[in-house]
Amino acid sequence: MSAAGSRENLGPALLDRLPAELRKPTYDRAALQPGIAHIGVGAFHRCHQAEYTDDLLAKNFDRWGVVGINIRPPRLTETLDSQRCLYTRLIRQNDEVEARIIGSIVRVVDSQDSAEPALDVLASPEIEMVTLTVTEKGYCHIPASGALDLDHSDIVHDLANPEAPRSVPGILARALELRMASHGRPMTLLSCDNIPANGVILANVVRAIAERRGSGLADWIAANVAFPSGMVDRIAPATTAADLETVEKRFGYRDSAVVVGEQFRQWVIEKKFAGRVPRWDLVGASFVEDVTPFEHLKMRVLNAAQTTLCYLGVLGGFEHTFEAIADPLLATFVRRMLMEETLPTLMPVPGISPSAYVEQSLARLTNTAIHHRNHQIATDGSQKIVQRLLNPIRDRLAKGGSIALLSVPVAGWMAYLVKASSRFGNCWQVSDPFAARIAAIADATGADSKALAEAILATEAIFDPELAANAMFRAHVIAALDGLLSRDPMAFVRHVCAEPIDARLKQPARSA
Ligand code: CS2
Repeated sequence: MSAAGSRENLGPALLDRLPAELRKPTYDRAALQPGIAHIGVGAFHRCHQAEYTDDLLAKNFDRWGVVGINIRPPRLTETLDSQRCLYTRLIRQNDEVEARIIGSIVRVVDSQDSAEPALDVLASPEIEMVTLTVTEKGYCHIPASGALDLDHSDIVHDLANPEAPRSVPGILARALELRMASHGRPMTLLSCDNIPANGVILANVVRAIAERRGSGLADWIAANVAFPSGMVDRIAPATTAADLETVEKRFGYRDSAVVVGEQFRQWVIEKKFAGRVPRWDLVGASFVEDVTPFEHLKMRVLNAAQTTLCYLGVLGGFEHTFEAIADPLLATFVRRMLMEETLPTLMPVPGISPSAYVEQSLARLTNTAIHHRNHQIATDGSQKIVQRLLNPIRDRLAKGGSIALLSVPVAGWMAYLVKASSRFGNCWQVSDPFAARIAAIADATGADSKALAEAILATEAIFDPELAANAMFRAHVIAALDGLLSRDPMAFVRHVCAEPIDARLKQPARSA
């Protein structure tokens, strides 16, 4: 390899000359044909589904190359394309690094400016499986109900211009219409995002558009397209310049599509397919009848811990998850919240002890080599808190259980957005579809925590009216928001942690 300063870029020509410690694709990439399309090629996809597919190709070579499509930034042609879609996947656990070149992506397509390139791929007969990581908000649904948000500007656009769609549901509906009108081959659309019953939500939003389109599309979809739900798991934060440098220094080549993740990975997929299916179950994924217990476990424990640590972490001055959880107070808080309030809401999961799962999840978050920024996890919190916090809160209230701890990160999400408003000094920059609305509430309401919390709780797209009216929930959220907006938010967390939770069980659980 060339000397430092003029490092060679990763590409097929370099594969034979890479250091032996780097694992490489063992199958014939030149013979690989596309069969899967993936929408949303970010760090998570490169570290998760693309790795499972790489494993599968090595074990059972078949026509399952991945065509990666981005309909939002970043552009893929500038990074992956120039490397012929090869990239380095690092698994890091504190000081240990395991590196591997992934080869399962065969082609990347940028479709940010127009849906056409994406539609060409999705409508082609060779594609039988579409996986998606388009973030929670990509589904254009109303978080509290799961229904398509007909007021969403992209949906308004797509209903008026169905042949030139912009949204994920609009693009999928149009691609299915093109399939129906041409070869008619079936297809599976597999959501890999952290939304509850993600297959059901995806089916809902696509069907809602198809029904409005008419022409028998909704019926054709019902007969030919499967929308399995799935639970995916691996912590893989956004790649940083330091990650690119690690590869360059350690292995001597440049790779602009490096991805870094933790060792742990899991993929549980509902056994509900149309057409041929990649046998990911041969390489560690599970095909099951019902994903719900797995998805509750993951979103209410691992994801809820991340969300809790991100809001309390930012308020406490911590940059990353691993730093927030290294704080004894925050570690105690999140463990108590999960063990005392969340665990009783979980459904039994065969072969998994819930308390062991909590400990394992918390241990994963202590990994100092995974630099997951609290602000990254805090992004789009309005789309995450329903499944991570509000659904377990609702289950607790139904059984008369305490919600004193689970209410704190809900107020944490509010405090995070409130403190980003000009009235509260623009403490940090935020990205959340509800940020402007919460900032307007903060500007109009000022520092009165009760008025602030009440106005935010009236946001029906997030807080369903029954929950928002619950007296116990309101009281806890108001108190927590007041504490978290004070000069010393950690003093409030300390106070909540110090109080015996049983005392709170006696508070009224009636609706206001
Ligand atoms: C994180 C997830 O940013 C976030 O919302 O909570 O990306 C999380 O790291 C993954 O779900 C882990 O599987």
